[in-house]
Amino acid sequence: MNTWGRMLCTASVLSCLLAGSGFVHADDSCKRLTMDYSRHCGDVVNLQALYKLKVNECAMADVSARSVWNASGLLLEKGGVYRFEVASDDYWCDKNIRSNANGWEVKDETLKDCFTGEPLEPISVIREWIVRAYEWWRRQPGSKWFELIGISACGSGKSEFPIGLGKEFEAAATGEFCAYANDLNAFYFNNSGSIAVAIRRIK
Ligand SMILES: [Ca+2]
Repeated sequence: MNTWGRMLCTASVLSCLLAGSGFVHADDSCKRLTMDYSRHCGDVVNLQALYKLKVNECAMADVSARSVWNASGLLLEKGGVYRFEVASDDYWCDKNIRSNANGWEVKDETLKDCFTGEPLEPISVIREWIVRAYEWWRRQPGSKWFELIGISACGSGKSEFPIGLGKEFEAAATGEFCAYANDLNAFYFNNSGSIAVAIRRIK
């Protein structure tokens, strides 16, 4: 098993058990995608020029917490089924809050400082009220702060779907894969770090 596989096994017993069954898992043959962190997800003129995965082929996308779109250059094809997976110990930062791709919640008492690794001070009642009020303005209100969200087929047939640490997804339309950390549109400026997403086409 490669480094990625061992890392995922350490992070998740389930992942380890599934390793032999072709579950996602990046390996050394995974293509590392050339990300565009400034381009809008929908600004692709020629979709056919994007990279396409064959069945069982995998790719790696480095998704930046600070980028609103994270255009990957990868084409998700209509009818294709893709598995996405992120190691649970891969972190990014919402200001000073450390989070993995599953995101964070306001009353989680296990939250740690992204830069020191120290536990965060308990949140005050007033600040909790403020944070909860803003939850309705997250790009995906029903998903956690900093949960990894995927986008399929920007433009016509666009859909956004929570990925978190893992997701199987069938593309309903052909288009570029993009992704982002679930946040308020105006608050990407205080984000930092990136996480690596493994994408394997299984059908
Ligand atoms: Ca933020």
